[in-house]
Amino acid sequence: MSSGGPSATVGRVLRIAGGVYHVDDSKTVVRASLRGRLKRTDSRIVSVGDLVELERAGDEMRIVRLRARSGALSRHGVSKRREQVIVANVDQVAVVVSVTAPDPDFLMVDRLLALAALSGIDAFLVVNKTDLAEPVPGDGLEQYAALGVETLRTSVESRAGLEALSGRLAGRITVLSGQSGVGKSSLLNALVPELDLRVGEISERRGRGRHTTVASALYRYPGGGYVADTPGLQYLALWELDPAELSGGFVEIAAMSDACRFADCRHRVEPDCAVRAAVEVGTIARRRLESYLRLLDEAEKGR
Ligand SMILES: Nc1nc2c(ncn2[C@@H]2O[C@H](COP(=O)(O)OP(=O)(O)O)[C@@H](O)[C@H]2O)c(=O)[nH]1
Ligand SMILES: [Mg+2]
Ligand SMILES: [Zn+2]
Repeated sequence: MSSGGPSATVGRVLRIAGGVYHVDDSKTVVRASLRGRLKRTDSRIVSVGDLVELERAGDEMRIVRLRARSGALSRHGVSKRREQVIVANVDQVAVVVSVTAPDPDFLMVDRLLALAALSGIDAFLVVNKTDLAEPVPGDGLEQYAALGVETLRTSVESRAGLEALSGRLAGRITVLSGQSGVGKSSLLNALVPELDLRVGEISERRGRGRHTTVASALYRYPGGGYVADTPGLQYLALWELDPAELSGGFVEIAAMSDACRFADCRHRVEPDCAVRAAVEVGTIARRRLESYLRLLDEAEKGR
């Protein structure tokens, strides 16, 4: 049986557990194994989100070919040295925060936005639990819109904004990420009722930084597309990143750094730093510079 022939089926890998690949062939979810030859090509291991070609071998379905990827969210995505794909073919990252309970963790938001930007993936902000508090001017959330980050306001409680979010997810592969307790599972349950995810569960933290493992699974989205559950992503440190590349994850810092005296300015202590000058006059938010400097420390320690 030759791959690509009339018997070949194309499917999307939803999750991988114990060597079994759960693949959505658009009619049903089949369990498949990997053909031996594919296993050895470790540079392009089949990952969640990948499109694969399947063939029947007796009673079994086997993955015989990996289709080309259109980008990926990966652990070493920026350096590409040892790419470890978390989800392939991701179209967008939804960074979820809540207006209160818990208060937004801005470093985490900036970390996720940077990860998306450095991976070349679109990102937007979901501000949930709007039933609990009115928008507070100057709370730090409004500035993301000024950075060009689309912001959707939602409430699972009042169902405000759920339709807009649903429209934003339809037809795309979306990774939802954010602090524990902001309502990610609740939002997914509201939009995909058959998911029945547990709410109020503090997802197990799987280590910090270098040791973080990020599990991932895709769920079919009723309006077309997929949503990804990626516990641990929000704790991923940008260890493998070249520190010089980090500012690419901060759009306003990257835009300003051309005006720094030194081309390789890291905006920490260098003289005539245009980025720090912009913070002094308020055109770049001090908190964003602080996030950048925290992630810069991480990236430098990782080398
Ligand atoms: N008031 C209010 N509570 C919410 C909302 N969304 C989620 N919650 C509550 O917030 C808690 C954490 O929600 P969960 O979905 O588990 O958050 P996750 O950790 O991000 O998956 C639960 O007690 C939810 O009932 C909302 O829009 N408004
Ligand atoms: Mg959850
Ligand atoms: Zn500078």
